[in-house]
Amino acid sequence: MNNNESPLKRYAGNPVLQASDVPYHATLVYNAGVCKYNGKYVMVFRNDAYAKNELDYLTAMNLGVAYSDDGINWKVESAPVLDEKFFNDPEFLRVYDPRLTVIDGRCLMCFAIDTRHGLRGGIAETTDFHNWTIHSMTVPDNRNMVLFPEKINGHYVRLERPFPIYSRNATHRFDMWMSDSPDLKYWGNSQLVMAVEHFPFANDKIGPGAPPVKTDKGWLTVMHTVDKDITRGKNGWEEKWQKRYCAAIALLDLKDPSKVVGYSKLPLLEPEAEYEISGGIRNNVIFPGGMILEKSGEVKIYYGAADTVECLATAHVDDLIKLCTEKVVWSDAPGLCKSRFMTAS
Ligand code: BMA
Repeated sequence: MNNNESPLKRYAGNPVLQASDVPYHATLVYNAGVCKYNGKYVMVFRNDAYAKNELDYLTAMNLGVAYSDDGINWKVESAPVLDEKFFNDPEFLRVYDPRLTVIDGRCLMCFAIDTRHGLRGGIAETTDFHNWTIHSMTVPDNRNMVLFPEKINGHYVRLERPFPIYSRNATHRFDMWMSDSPDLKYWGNSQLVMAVEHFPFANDKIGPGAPPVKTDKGWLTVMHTVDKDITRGKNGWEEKWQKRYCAAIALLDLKDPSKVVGYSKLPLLEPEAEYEISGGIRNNVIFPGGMILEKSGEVKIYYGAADTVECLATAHVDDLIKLCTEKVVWSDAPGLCKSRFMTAS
């Protein structure tokens, strides 16, 4: 492996889930949350169903569920399991981008929800992926959240990416924050964890990807990072798509995850494979939403590719930790938060 080569390898059979695997109307199947629950791998995925392969004809957006014995081969249930109709209120428009976390045997799902008055993030609980109890919903605009898989210092903890626009000159400049809660309902103690300027390959936004996994060196945390280039033009179904989404990796302190132990200055995964760079609704998008640490030390990372299909990549946990802790030149990271970092070299 040369110095710049990511240890994360794409599964050769990618995508692991796509519209043709879904037994109901589906067009784009992506941005899934994945967990292990009751002895099975469970995936809750986003489906955007278009009447034709044209942007104007979105007929439904819903969440579906798939089960697997190996985390690779998935069987999708016969009907979607959640959409906006669940809320029985015209205020709620679309549910998408689920992330799954099992805490003390309870399966929790963070999800995004578009409403008539802003973009919100919800936290739901389920035991069967059919019945859902909603614990809380954010105020707008904050739709992108993941939960840690255990309480920390007696509290539930989430990473999140609020969208401050007014205070940031109406530009995208979205960072990763953290809040905690005694009960999944009331959230507070909000703190900035990492900012866009920490990543040399991001200039637009960063945010949580998959719920973190625990290692003895810290919480291994996969994120998405976005760079925008106004010279980019059509790259997908839209007239103009100027962004590129990569996956990034960081290690957060076990006792206080607002402290960054280390992170990689290089993308963990950048769009390169055919299914990431062409043929999708929005090419150049890698959007991680699920991460499983196996007993063998293998880490499975699930990501939406080109907002169109769901893919898998794997690495050994030790190599991912190494990426976060080695060769970090802190002076390369101008801007906020430097004093908060625990290690420096
Ligand atoms: C983000 C979310 C994701 C999507 C990504 C790239 O803001 O809307 O659902 O995958 O943009 O389009």
